[in-house]
Amino acid sequence: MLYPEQTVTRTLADLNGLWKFTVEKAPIDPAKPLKDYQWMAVPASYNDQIMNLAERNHIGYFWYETTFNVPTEQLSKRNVIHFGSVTQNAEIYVNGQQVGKHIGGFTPFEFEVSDYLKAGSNDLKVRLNNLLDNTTIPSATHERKDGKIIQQNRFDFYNYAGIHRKVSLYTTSDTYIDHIAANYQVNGKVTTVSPDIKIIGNYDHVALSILDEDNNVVATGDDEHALIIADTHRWQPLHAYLYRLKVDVYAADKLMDSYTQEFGVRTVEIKDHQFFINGRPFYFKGFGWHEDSLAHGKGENLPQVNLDLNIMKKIGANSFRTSHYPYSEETMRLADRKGFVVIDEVPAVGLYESFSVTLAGGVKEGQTWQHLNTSKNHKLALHEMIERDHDHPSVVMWSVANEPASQEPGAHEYFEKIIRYTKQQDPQQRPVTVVNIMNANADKDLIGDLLDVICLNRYYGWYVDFGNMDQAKKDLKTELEKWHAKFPDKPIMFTEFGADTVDGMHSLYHDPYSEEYQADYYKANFAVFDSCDYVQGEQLWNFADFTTEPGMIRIGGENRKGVFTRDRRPKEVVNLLKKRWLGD
Ligand code: GCB
Repeated sequence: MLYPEQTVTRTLADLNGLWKFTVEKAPIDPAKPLKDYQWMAVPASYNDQIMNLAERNHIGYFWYETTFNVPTEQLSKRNVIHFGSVTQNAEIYVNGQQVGKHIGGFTPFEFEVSDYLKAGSNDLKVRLNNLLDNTTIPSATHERKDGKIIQQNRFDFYNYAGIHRKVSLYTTSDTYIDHIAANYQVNGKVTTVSPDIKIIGNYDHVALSILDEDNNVVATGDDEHALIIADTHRWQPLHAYLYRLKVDVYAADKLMDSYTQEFGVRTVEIKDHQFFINGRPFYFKGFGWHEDSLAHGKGENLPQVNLDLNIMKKIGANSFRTSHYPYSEETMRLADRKGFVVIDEVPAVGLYESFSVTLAGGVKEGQTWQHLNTSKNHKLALHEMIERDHDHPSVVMWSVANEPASQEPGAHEYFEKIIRYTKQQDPQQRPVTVVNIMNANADKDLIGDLLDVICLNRYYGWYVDFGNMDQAKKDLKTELEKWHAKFPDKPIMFTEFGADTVDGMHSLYHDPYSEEYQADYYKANFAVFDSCDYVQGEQLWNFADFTTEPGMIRIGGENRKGVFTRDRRPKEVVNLLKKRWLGD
């Protein structure tokens, strides 16, 4: 599947805007106009556009409806409706008929609708639900109680739902390009590009060209011979450089389809417990982040993303993880252009049967791998993420899960299959990791041998050794040494570490939750990282405060571990980061 673009052979119509929306309280006939609706902006989550609390938090089914016009002559083309993402699961209806279904809330999907459209006005409905269970990722449980569905999420972010990313209608001819991967090998200055192109329909030849950033054609060829870039300009962290591969498909000298795909040339390698990009050791400086903003919820918000990446660059960050799901395609394109290094994470969060973020629940042992049945949807999401993101030079590693129960029996068998599958899907054979939870420590974890990089989420000085930084340092160091002894050749990096901090709260005694405590916490962690040369990165948790379920330790329904507030006001620790990362 390609990102929808208008080209000389393709038209593109934007179906975003104000749609009708309603909560499903009784069966709804997709052939009839929605009744009792309210207006809802698309793309966005519906939750924070609603003033009725019960509807905001409702677990179940929802309907969206819009109408759009199709010119008569467009009916002679192949018409496709494309969704950037619908969270969590969707059924799509055109003019009252179901055209398809999709499971999973963070990856694109599309359906050919040529046979369902008519000239003039057309009706498009989306029935979606925000239901998660032991077969889905993210993973959760739900049950029906007194006529209501109660859902227990095993993750720490609000389960926003809705049509989160752009909706578009595009056309192609009957012969069209279905897939492009700009696969390449680079050796010094010379890059050999051997694209993998899938074309549906009849054609007789394919013309390829590669353009540089100044629009110069630097290589030409066809789909049977490799293209050579003789004097390659590499994509480098924070110094992006992008090429474009133009694919033209002809039948009897008629241009049937034309599409241009961006890519960048860089290498990724792991050796001697280091992570190399283009042959140079790379140290990850940055954040775990969330798609989370005022009124949009988890809906795409490109100005916010642009601002966030500009803030990160300004304070010396060079990387982020798409915690805990693939971010919008626009975010990935921006990361490519700004030179951010990305760990791309699939929404496999909550693969931990007995996990609970409440203090009362704690984290206990369970029988995750006997009771969860996520493998099919996990693979589907991996396939869709890699199909979407394989050509982004920013993506240097796949994270195939966040904090699964990797210490429980069955974890190795589960992840062996998942990781093998990931490697099979990726034409670039990038490193693969699973982000490790604190209680699957070096003594208990069962899957470290399968991973290319050991990624740790650690909270010494917060969930453990709360208020006692000296002990926190000792315990962190002890654990790090154990990981290094177990896997001396693997790089170790921190994908999360942080302390909840109420902005504006100051304390003479540096009490927990104060801005002073957050700064102390990071100083202590940095001191330990700096004493271990095998530590290859630090991504703080989190870039900004974000919305989650309200709880005893989630004041105001927010996780407050941001170094910025949700409205991007800096906390004191930002000065420390600038000093550390920029030497300012
Ligand atoms: C974690 C999770 C993250 C939470 C964080 C926290 O380990 O990966 O989703 O938000 O801890 O703040 O508790």
